[in-house]
Amino acid sequence: MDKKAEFKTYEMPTGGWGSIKSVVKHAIKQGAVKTTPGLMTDHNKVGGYACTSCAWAKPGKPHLAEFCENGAKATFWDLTSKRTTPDFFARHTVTELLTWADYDLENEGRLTHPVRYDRASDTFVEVGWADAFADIGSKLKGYDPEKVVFYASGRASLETSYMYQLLARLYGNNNLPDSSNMCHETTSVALPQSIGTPVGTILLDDYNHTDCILSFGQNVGTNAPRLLHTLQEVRERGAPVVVFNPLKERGWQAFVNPQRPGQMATNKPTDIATQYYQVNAGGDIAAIMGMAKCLFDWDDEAIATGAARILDEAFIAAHTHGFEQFEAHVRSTAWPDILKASGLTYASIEAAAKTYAKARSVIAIYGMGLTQHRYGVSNIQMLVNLLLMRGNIGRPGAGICPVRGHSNVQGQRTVGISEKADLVPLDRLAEQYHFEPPRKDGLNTVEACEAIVKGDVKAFISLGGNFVRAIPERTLMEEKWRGLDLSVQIATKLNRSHLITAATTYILPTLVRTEIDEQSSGPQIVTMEDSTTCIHASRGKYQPASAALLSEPRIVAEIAKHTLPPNPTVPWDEWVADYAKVRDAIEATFPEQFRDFNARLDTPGGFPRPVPARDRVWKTETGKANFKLPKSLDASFSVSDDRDLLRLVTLRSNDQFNTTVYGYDDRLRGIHKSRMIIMMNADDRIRLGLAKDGLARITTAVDDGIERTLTGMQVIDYDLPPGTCAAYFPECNSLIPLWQHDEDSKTPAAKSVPVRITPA
Ligand SMILES: Nc1nc2c(c(=O)[nH]1)N[C@H]1C(S)=C(S)[C@@H](COP(=O)(O)OP(=O)(O)OC[C@H]3O[C@@H](n4cnc5c(=O)[nH]c(N)nc54)[C@H](O)[C@@H]3O)O[C@H]1N2
Ligand SMILES: Nc1nc2c(c(=O)[nH]1)N[C@H]1C(S)=C(S)[C@@H](COP(=O)(O)OP(=O)(O)OC[C@H]3O[C@@H](n4cnc5c(=O)[nH]c(N)nc54)[C@H](O)[C@@H]3O)O[C@H]1N2
Ligand SMILES: [Mo]
Repeated sequence: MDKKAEFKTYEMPTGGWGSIKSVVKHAIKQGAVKTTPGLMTDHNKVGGYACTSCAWAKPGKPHLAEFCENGAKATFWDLTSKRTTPDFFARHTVTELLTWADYDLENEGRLTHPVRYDRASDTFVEVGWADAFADIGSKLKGYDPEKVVFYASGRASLETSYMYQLLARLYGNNNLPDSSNMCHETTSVALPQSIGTPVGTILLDDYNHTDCILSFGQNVGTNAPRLLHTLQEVRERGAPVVVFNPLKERGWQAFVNPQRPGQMATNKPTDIATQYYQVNAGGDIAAIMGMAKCLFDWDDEAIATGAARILDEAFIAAHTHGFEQFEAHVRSTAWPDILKASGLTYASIEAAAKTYAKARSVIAIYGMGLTQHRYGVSNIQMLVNLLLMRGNIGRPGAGICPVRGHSNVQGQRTVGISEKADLVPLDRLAEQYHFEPPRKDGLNTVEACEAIVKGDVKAFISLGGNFVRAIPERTLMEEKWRGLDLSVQIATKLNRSHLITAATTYILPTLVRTEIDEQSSGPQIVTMEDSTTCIHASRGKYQPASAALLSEPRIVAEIAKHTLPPNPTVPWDEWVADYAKVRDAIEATFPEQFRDFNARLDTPGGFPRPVPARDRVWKTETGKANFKLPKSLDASFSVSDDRDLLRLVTLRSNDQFNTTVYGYDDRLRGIHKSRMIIMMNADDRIRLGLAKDGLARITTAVDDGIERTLTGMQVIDYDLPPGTCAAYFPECNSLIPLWQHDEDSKTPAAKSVPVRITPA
């Protein structure tokens, strides 16, 4: 349970002994000590399993230990010896479980048997698989296909994901929202317009050739810690790392590599960031605008003096479109506006621009700090504009590097989990499976929520995830969710979304990736795509948590078989018997992306999918890389003169994976024992009359007739810019209005909720 929070600035480095202690603690707490040796031999290794945690690249020549503190926690959490059995459900009513914290629910351990909600006893009761599938199939047959949603969280393999999207399309809709809709959907909209690809352009090897890294809104120490190995090597080559983040995140500051005995002995960290700028939440468009302005000024000087040009005019002329308008826009944007929106000084922006201008090849990394804003697409497109000015896309050591979230979230999109019909080769699916696929766009996450609010959704199938907890507007959504006719939750652990029941609710337990997936042809391999478009194989190693578990492909296939009319061209049973046949089907649908799929499974470092922009082939409407004008100088609402209106950033602690809370410590931020906290700038706190460590009430400051308030939030004086405050996701999701999302991609704007804070 949450207690009173304790806060002491964390002075230790990321990694190092702190992370080793944390790994040991979590292995013991989850009773997963027996599986610990596997971390060394199998984790992210060819012949082993792909980490279930983040999507960061897995090197071709892995380190001795190719795992991090948080990958280890995720693995122990999956391989826990604790179990959530039918007996557990008999002992606890759903009404009671709804009072439990997220941590306590998942800490009960792995789900062991399929269960169905029984309203009379207010408990979940064991049900046979056959009965469950028969009932789900017969219910699905009765609905209007447009009123059913097939959600996916980004963990399921390429094989499962391909089968799942086919199930939805054969059923008759493109209602395939996924966690990406709350995450990097902004990337999937921004990058195709700018450079003609929905994914990043760099490969891991580019880090060996880069001269400078820019980082915006990504918390490496917690959310992609293995990237620190790469960053350490970059720093040791002397390349600068420039970070923009409202919070001084520890991972970007100091790192001790637990795999280097020498460094562990001295505990002397590698400094990662060489320059750190605490930009306002939502201030990045302005910061980058300022950098671009400096580049134009210096380029003018270079032309006047005959010095080497700052802009790469040859690249701009040959490869880009829209440069003149962009130049005019940047030149006409006034410095006072830039400084106000970014919250940075001229000297800071100039220093960042200088480092950028001096470097030959630059990689730009970004995360949720750019994507989860009202103008998130503009955030990303401004960053691309900055890269294009100096030809930093499509050559070694340079490019754009979105750091994706779930371990296969990017891959799910690649194999067709998309609500946007024109992103999927529907004609090929039609030919392969002899049916007429639905051509109308389906619902994305926000649209699915809107449809649920309106009562337009009958059934919600969830392939993993914790939808109701991860979306905005929790209070309203929980109320409306109860109006669903059917909720089917394919899951590994119990979470709150399972407990918000529909008329009929099933929890269908499944294997995790590290478990042996035995089918009639033998143990199966599954595959995933990492952040750098490389495809990896993964082989389970451990005995399943319960003999009653079915694999995800089997569950998807059984739902399909019980729901859809027979179709001899879709061999569900053969696919389940041998996943290699699903990979053949994936290759048939996406021949360019998955050439020789089965033969290349064990390529060290994974095999890369082709990304045209890597070779300066621009699949945009203009056939060029496009300079795109930002829609606003502020990525969130404008910085106003009302200083009491703050921007609330909702983010992750070091002890969680999204809604899965591993513990109540955020070691790297020095916050312990509670997650019900609000990090504030001390001047803001004092002005607002709040006591240090006292309790606060947070109220969303929008005028739409809905009251959104959280009370009892403990105030912590934290090093962040005035006007910005921060607290944890998912605890704060009730504060985010459903309509507050990126304008183009509809990614919820979780990084700048307008709030007022008063003593509670
Ligand atoms: N251990 C662990 N690993 C994870 C996850 C996890 O929960 N736990 N989640 C996975 C998933 S699904 C995802 S999407 C990724 C998320 O990984 P991140 O992209 O790192 O996401 P957040 O934790 O939300 O942190 C966003 C960062 O952006 C900063 N920020 C907020 N607003 C702004 C802004 O306006 N400008 C700038 N420049 N910075 C800003 C915050 O201070 C924070 O450091 O991680 C993945 N990996
Ligand atoms: N306020 C705010 N909200 C946010 C964010 C934020 O930064 N701020 N971030 C957003 C982002 S980036 C994302 S990606 C979403 C995440 O949203 P989701 O992906 O929906 O949520 P998770 O917490 O990752 O889902 C955890 C559950 O997945 C199930 N699970 C775990 N592993 C497996 C598996 O292998 N198979 C199956 N079938 N189930 C499994 C478990 O039952 C577990 O309880 O949240 C979004 N919401
Ligand atoms: Mo994510």
